Formats: sequence, structure tokens, C-alpha cells
Amino acid sequence: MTNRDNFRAGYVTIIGRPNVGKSTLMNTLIGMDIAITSNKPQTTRRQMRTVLTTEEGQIVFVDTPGIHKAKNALGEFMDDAAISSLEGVDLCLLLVEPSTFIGAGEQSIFEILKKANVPVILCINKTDTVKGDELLPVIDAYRKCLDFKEIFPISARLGTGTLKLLSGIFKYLPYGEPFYDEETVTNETERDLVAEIVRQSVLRKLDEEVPHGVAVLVGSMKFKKRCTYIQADIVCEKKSHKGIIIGRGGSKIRQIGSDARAEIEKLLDRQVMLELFVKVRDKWRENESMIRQFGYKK
Ligand SMILES: Nc1nc2c(ncn2[C@@H]2O[C@H](COP(=O)(O)OP(=O)(O)OP(=O)(O)O)[C@@H](O)[C@H]2O)c(=O)[nH]1
Ligand SMILES: [Mg+2]
Repeated sequence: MTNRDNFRAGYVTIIGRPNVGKSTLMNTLIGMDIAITSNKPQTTRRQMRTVLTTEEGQIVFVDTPGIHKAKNALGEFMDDAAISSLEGVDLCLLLVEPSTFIGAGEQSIFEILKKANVPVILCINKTDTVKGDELLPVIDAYRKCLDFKEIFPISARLGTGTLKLLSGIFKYLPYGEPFYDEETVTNETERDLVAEIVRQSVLRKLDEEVPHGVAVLVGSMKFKKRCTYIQADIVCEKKSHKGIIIGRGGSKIRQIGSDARAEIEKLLDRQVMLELFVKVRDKWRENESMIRQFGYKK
């Protein structure tokens, strides 16, 4: 039983530039792979909430897209999703790379944070990629940029420092009742999680510009006795991209499908048959109504 008198509950947004490890950190903190991750920037496209409930309290994490210079309407939606996540949360985690180079990208985030009335904890991530003595200058450089409540060096990938970070987070949450029951891990629908897993497979199997122009829509999900049948559309921006996604003799789409199916089976904990179709929607990332149709809406 939890001691409700000392129970804390609050919302914590995770923001930062693309590819710094925000989604990896959220997954590590909740102990489950809910948000998709990849080595390509701009993997996350909209806010995604997950819930961690412990004896100490309940944290509702908000994973957000990396803040970047938007090049199209989808990019603007993504930046807005990240920036607007600061409204109404109790705490913000700002994730950065372990480097003393603080560029225009970081500066623009400091400006956003100065305007938001939210306490900020700085997480210097990917510390597994640097030597211990390289961290002090990084901490020093960042300390001068903003009035951070705390600074935690972590490795989201290895889980180093994340327990300390969790205790640090709880300190900034108000005492109160939980928002969700303690079994809840996310408020995402299975359908949306399946679509994200297929998109993750595309991101991991394809290079550069092709996955950036891909959206995934789950058409049907039929729960049968032995198996769940899923049909999904992979929407891309150009005919030439469609050819790349399908690959010679269908080899690429088969790899994308089999990796995605394995992940979906883990999520649903049952056998899955996955059928993928590739469609072309010219310049959909510039088209507000298609962007909404593909699930990128508030
Ligand atoms: N070495 C190392 N790599 C990490 C760590 N955390 C994340 N990564 C890697 O960094 C890459 C980006 O991780 P994501 O979690 O997708 O980053 P993100 O900030 O959510 O990226 P966007 O959604 O594109 O903004 C992936 O290849 C991760 O495996 C870490 O602690 N150490
Ligand atoms: Mg992400």
C-alpha cells in the first residue's frame, strides 16, 4: 500500500534538441519501451504520455519532439508540440549532449524556458560516450546559461544515474492524489502504438530523407482466436521513395514488416500477422489536413 499522505503526483515534460535521447530516457525511467527511438533526428513527432507509479508518487512523463528549425508544416507542428508541453507541467527535464559546445539550437531552447514559468532540471545525457573528467567543463558551461534547479549527468541508454534523477524529480512534484490508476503505463491506444512501431522499423531500416517523409496509419486490427491481423499503410512522399521502401523484390518491406511484427507481438503479447501497404501522398508534410489525418493533431 502506498502512504497517501506523502504521495506526490505531477507532470514532467522532457524537452531538448532532436536525437539527444529524450524518448530513450522516458522508456528507461518507466522501464518499458513505449516511445519509439532511433539514431535519426526527429523520430518523435508528437507528445506522448507515460505514467510511472512508485511508493513515492506518480509521475506523468510527456515525451516531446526535438526542438529544431522547422522546414515544413509538420516541423512546425512538432516544435509547437514540444513548446506547448511546458504549459501546466510541474517540472521540465532539459536533455543535452555531453559537450561544451552550446549552439544556437540550445540557446533558442533557453529563451523558451526563460519565458516559461517551470522549474528546469538539466540532464546531461550520453555520459557513457565521454570520460568522467570531461563532464565538469560541460556542467560549468551549462550552469552559466540558465538557472537550473539541479544538474544530473546520466546515461539513458545504460540507466546510469537515472535512479538519482527520479528522486530529484519527485522533490519538485506537489503532494496529491494520483492522476491514473497504478497499472496505467500510457494513455496511448494500441492502434497508435502499433503505428509507431511500424514507423520505428522504417526509421531503423532506411536512411536519410525517406523515413522523414513517412507516416503510418493502421487500417484494421482484428483480434482472432490465435492471432491478431493488422493491416497498415506506410505513406511516403515520392514514388521513388515507395520503390526504396519496397526494395528489390520486396526485400526491404519484408524486413520492415518482420522487425515490426516481432515488436508488436511483444506489445500485444500474442501472435500477429502484419500486412503492410505503401502509398504515396505528394508533399503531405506541407498539407495541414493530411498532417492531421495522419495523427499529428492536438
Ligand atoms: N551512447 C548513448 N546513446 C544514447 C543514449 N541515450 C540515447 N542514445 C541514442 O541516441 C539516439 C537518439 O535517441 P532518442 O531517444 O530517439 O532521442 P530523442 O531525443 O527522443 O530524439 P527525437 O525524438 O528525434 O527528438 C538513439 O540512437 C539512442 O540509442 C545514451 O545515454 N548513450
Ligand atoms: Mg524522441
